[in-house]
Amino acid sequence: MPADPAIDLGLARRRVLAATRELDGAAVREVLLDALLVSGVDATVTAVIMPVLKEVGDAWESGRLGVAHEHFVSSAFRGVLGELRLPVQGPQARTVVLACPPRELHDLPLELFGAMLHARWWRVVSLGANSPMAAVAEAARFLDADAVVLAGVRRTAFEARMPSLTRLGAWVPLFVAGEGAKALHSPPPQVTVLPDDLVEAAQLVDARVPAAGAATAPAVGDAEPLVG
Ligand code: B12
Repeated sequence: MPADPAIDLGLARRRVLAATRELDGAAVREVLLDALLVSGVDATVTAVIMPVLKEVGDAWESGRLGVAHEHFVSSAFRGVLGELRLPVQGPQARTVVLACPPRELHDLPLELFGAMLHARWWRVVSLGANSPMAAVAEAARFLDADAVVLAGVRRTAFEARMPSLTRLGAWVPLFVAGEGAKALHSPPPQVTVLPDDLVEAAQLVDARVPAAGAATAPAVGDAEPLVG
């Protein structure tokens, strides 16, 4: 009888949290790899990684866990997702540039989002935290990107960049996300604010830029690289 994925992922979440408390990278890796292989990227990110991040972030803020735990969990998650990111190639591949605006350091949810797009056959090029807007535009032009996604916690990270966002959004589909993006009073019309739900947001971006020959493309489950 197949395992109930909900029960497996609940257990996986508790095991990852316990391993984080122990700063046990091997255990985090083993549990996450199992979850990714059995349940896929969307479910693992939604039901294991995000809840653990929230829990560790809250515990760090309230002093129940140390700064070491927050740094450890960020690095461990990045490592596991990174080591399994297989190359995405072929005419159906689309390219997305991910970045946080200048002075914005909260890049981890954006990286998780990148894994979800990768599983939908996107070539993900991540510039990471604190990226100058000129560099984002340069990368998007160089790669002839199909989309750009920027994320940030602080509204000011976007507010101070309105002219750049307007220029960029005029020639490439541009998406913004995170608390800072949601708090914008009037985002430029060329810019789409993504919902908090990472799966919903990935579906939105994926649908906005269909793959070449999408009508005959295999379903996401068949097409996705083994893990993201
Ligand atoms: C971890 C963390 C950090 C890490 C970031 C690690 C990293 N590489 O991402 C480090 C140590 C670098 C950091 C630094 C700072 N941080 Co900080 N940090 C946090 C913390 C504890 C957790 C954030 C997190 O990852 N949560 C887990 C994610 C999954 O949840 P989330 O961020 O709420 O995101 C949700 C949505 O917004 C959405 N989402 C977010 N991004 C994206 C992207 C996409 C594409 C999509 C679709 C959705 C999406 O997904 C989630 C759905 O629930 C929070 C407090 C907290 N308990 O949340 C503070 C917090 C975000 N930090 C804060 C601050 C002020 C800072 C600092 C200025 C210093 C400080 N005083 O702590 C610095 C510098 C910030 C800067 N210049 O950018 C404030 C932000 C307040 C604000 N709105 O301005 C918070 C809220 C703490 C607080 N209560 O004051 N921080």
